[in-house]
Amino acid sequence: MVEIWGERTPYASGDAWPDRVDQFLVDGVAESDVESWVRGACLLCSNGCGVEVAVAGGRIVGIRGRAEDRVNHGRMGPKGLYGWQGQQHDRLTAPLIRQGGRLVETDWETAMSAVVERSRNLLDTKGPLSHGFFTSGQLMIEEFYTLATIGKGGIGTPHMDGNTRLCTATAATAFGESFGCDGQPGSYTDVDDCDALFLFGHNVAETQTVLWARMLDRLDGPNPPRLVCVDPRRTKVAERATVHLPIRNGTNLALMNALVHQLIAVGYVDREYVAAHTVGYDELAAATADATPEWAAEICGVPAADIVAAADVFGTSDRVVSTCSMGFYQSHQATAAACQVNNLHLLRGMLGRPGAGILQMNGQPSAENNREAGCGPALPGFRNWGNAEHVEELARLWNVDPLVIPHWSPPTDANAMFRYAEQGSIGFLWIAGTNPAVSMPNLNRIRRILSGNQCFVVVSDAYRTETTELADVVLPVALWAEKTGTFTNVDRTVHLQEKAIEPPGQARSDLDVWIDYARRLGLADRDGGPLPAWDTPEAAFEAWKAATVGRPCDYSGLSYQQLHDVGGIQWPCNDTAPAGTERLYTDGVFVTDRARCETYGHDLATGAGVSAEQYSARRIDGRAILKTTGYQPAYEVPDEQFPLRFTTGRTVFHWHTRTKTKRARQLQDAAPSMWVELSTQDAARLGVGEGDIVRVTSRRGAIQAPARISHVREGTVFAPWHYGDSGFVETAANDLTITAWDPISKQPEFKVAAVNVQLIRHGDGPAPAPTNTASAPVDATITNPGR
Ligand SMILES: Nc1nc2c(c(=O)[nH]1)N[C@H]1C(S)=C(S)[C@@H](COP(=O)(O)OP(=O)(O)OC[C@H]3O[C@@H](n4cnc5c(=O)[nH]c(N)nc54)[C@H](O)[C@@H]3O)O[C@H]1N2
Ligand SMILES: Nc1nc2c(c(=O)[nH]1)N[C@H]1C(S)=C(S)[C@@H](COP(=O)(O)OP(=O)(O)OC[C@H]3O[C@@H](n4cnc5c(=O)[nH]c(N)nc54)[C@H](O)[C@@H]3O)O[C@H]1N2
Ligand code: SF4
Ligand SMILES: [Mo]
Repeated sequence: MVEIWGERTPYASGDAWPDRVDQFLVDGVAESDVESWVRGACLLCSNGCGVEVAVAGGRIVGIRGRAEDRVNHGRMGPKGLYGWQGQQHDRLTAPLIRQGGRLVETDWETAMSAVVERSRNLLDTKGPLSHGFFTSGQLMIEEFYTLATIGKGGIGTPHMDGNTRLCTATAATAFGESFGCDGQPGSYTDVDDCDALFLFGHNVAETQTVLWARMLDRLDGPNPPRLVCVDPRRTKVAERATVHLPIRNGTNLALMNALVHQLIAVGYVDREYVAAHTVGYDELAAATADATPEWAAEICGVPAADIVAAADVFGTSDRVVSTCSMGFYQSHQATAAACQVNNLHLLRGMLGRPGAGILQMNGQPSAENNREAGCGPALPGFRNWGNAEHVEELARLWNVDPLVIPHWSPPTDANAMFRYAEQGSIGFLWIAGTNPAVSMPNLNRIRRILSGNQCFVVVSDAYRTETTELADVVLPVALWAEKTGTFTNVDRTVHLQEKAIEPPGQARSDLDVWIDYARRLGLADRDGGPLPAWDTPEAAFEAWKAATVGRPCDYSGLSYQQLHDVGGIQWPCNDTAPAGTERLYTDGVFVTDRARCETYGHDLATGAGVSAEQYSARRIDGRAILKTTGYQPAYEVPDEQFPLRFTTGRTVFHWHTRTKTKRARQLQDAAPSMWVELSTQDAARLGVGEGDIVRVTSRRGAIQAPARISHVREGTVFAPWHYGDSGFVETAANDLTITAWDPISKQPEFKVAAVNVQLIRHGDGPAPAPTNTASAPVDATITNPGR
């Protein structure tokens, strides 16, 4: 917990990252007590570290990294090592049903009958649009594809989305706008070869600790890469940066337009690559012509010279790896800002070769799978809802009438689903693997929607959560390592997690629950056969493989056996690439062919869709698309009443709404309760000292917590969003956030709102925030009492 990234194993550019196996066994268990080591991957972030789970006496007793896995070479971080212990406490062991206003325990028969009765009734009276499914980036491919088949092939509702909308929707749309299709071009091995690293709104040190360990090992090795960090806080990444740009939150696109302006102005452009492999250069140059470093410096609140310096690093490096994450995605011009990251690489021809790669990050372990398997913004296999042939293909796979498959408009986004549930047009909402009563913006409204009578709410979870408490029926599910299934990390690496132990009590896997639902509902294909046509994880995986043949995310060459033997393998994996594919677009040919593309794209200013005819007329034919739009201030900017810029994020020791991590002693002790971070200057102005209790108020709500005087930039207030409201003290960051989103990705703006801060009373000691992370106090004598 103190040495978060472990011991350094420095290496030079072009070398392989050395192995280092991290292991944790619970107190009192020796290696000789372990009865079996079951293979899988960590499910506590998108890094997807290959692991082995130690089992003894039917329980998990420890974990270790797999040295041979391409992702982590044996390493693990604090969440991965300790977080699984949270699965052993306070589990839901029986279904719950609401009776007389209270949730009471029941059996599966009663619970499922209630679910199916409500579902059937609404389907008969109001049709498929009465149904919504809000899922997760934390389930297995087999589960996503099964639910997509039920929802889109059986019931026929477009109202399906994941919490991936809150998470990586912008990664997906930026890929779609630039390259025609979702799918990560780069690979983690690019870190091994690069000359420069650019981290855009990404606190990798805390959110993908093992990836940061890889970067640190390069930084501490011979010929280290230069590092540029764009983050309003002095994170551990910022501390190692050649250039740190602590921009005002909510001004990303101004900075990005200036960086592109500067590459063009100085002439850092690979003209040959641009001419051969892109369209839109003239429009991009025109759109950024006035975006000088001086102009952006004024908006972003950083020196123009630093913007110039950052552009110089990009322009004078031959191989750059860029990562882009929530600091960019959870903002108002998210897709445009993320596209500009793609554009930097296209302008320099830095794609598809070792060391030159883009990582538009995923956050959740299986966010990628929600996107590709059809529970979110695309039809399964990244198929284009606007392409009738793609819809026909799916209909053939499922043996259903193409007209059942909703394709008259894009799949509904989560914001719209909650709006429909608010109005009651969605009268049946199934929530699985997500806790929106903490994680959605503007919680007072979300709680009202979930608790109202206008919508019947089913929640599948493994614990009682803020969301289950508002549900009509709660279904207890099996967690990671209690079921078998596959999932895919940020750099397209697919892992198989094998079942290690039985789930507690009556808990069942999401796959079993959804198959049961489909059978009870009597969903059938055109010939009266059961839909979905499978019952087991491996059969679901085989069906998924068939659905991906010929698509960019081709899984057809993978098998459970191969994943067991090798560990992580990158898609596409098929007859031509049986060992998987390290990088996409090595030939500079993109998925922008009209017949193949996942999307025809959008206007980045308004979000208006490009039609198939307009798209065809441009004859893009395999070239990448350079595009941006002009910077606009966020919807909510500081004013006299709310003078500070609020932003939110994570700490290394917790996972989201903490259902697992608050039940793991080491993690909970390291960050036990809520805090908010103020800059030295703002704290002095407000008369607030370290640990003093402050109230933070926005137009939507207020929270109260001890203040940490940290290295956040002046004018910005940072809060972790892990802590839901407890009892009488409101501590949920999302009580303050705004119901607003990017027009293309529809990703909510968790990182820009206006607030004021008041001192409530003096505190009894330092804030309960970690001291060895971005939350480190300005007063270096303070150490975390929890550790
Ligand atoms: N420990 C831990 N790790 C996790 C998770 C977790 O909950 N805990 N969750 C996983 C998931 S689902 C996700 S999505 C990823 C998220 O991973 P990250 O994106 O790294 O996480 P965040 O902390 O949300 O945001 C990153 C940084 O954005 C900065 N930021 C805030 N506003 C702005 C802005 O306007 N502009 C810029 N440029 N930066 C800004 C914040 O200061 C913060 O340091 O992490 C994954 N890993
Ligand atoms: N203010 C603010 N808000 C944010 C963010 C932010 O940066 N700032 N980040 C956003 C992002 S990036 C994300 S990803 C979301 C995450 O938000 P949530 O998805 O709401 O957070 P989790 O706590 O991960 O919730 C997952 C739930 O699924 C349950 N679960 C775990 N495994 C399984 C399983 O196998 N099956 C089922 N059925 N349930 C399971 C867990 O117990 C937990 O209750 O929050 C978003 N909200
Ligand atoms: S970096 Fe992510 S996947 Fe790897 S051990 Fe840590 S939490 Fe797990
Ligand atoms: Mo996320």
